[in-house]
Amino acid sequence: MRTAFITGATSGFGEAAARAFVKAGWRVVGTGRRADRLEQLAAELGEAFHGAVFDVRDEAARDAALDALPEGFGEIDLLVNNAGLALGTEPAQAASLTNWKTMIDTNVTALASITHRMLPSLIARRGAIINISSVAASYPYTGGNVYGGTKAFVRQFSLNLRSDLAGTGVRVTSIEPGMAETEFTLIRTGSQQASDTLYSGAGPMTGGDIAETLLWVAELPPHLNINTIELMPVNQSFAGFAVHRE
Ligand code: NDP
Ligand code: 8X3
Repeated sequence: MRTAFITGATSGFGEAAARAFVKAGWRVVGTGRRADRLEQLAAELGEAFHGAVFDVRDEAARDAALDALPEGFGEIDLLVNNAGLALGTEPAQAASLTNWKTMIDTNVTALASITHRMLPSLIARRGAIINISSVAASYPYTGGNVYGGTKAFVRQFSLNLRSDLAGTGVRVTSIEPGMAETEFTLIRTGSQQASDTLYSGAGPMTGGDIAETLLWVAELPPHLNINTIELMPVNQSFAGFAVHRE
């Protein structure tokens, strides 16, 4: 039985992935700050799921949770770096520096730190890493500023890990989704109405769509590496260049 360690399993992609991986016969360690949600998931998924409550930015709490993994969950075959967030939609010149730092601390620093922490054991097990980037890594948009920057880091870090890990058997994938209806926009804007308005009529992707993609990547034969996957709902495509006229 293989074990996946999925950060941010209290909502959205991570929660859907926890369900999909357990259903497919994996053991799952699911993480997040909201203990009640992890308890609910544990009640639903049973013995194959272990909830680990910590803030990904808190390295001491993370290491304590890793050291306390129960029998059978300690040998991680797959790290899914999913926990992350956007905060704010303002242009850079109106944005909050506190929000910028929270996004960098969570999406960049914590992701790099947990990867560094788990690399030796992933190498020993010839495991895999799936990082959740975004279309925002490749396509700039007004208000994307630091969020897009953090996701560009995730994409490029993933590709560079591939280079460094050549010959170890460890696989690395960057998943780059577009619009998906989760709690993402509620967290970003603080408004359920803004979230509902954004997704209304757009046919957004769901957590389940991303979970199926993650499972497909994870279960490919060990000689295959998917480097990147960019995916969008059919109703989302590209805008042209913006031109400001004096
Ligand atoms: P959700 O808001 O639904 O889920 C985010 C998850 O991240 C939650 O489980 C949350 O757990 C966890 N998380 C956030 N901050 C922390 C923290 N400091 N410590 C621990 N856990 C944390 O959003 P999504 O499922 O949509 O987002 C998952 C990933 O996908 C993110 O990296 C996001 O940037 C990315 N993404 C999302 C897209 C979308 O359109 N939805 C598109 C492209 C990428 P808790 O609050 O309990 O700690
Ligand atoms: C989330 C997708 O387009 O809101 O990463 O930036 S987008």
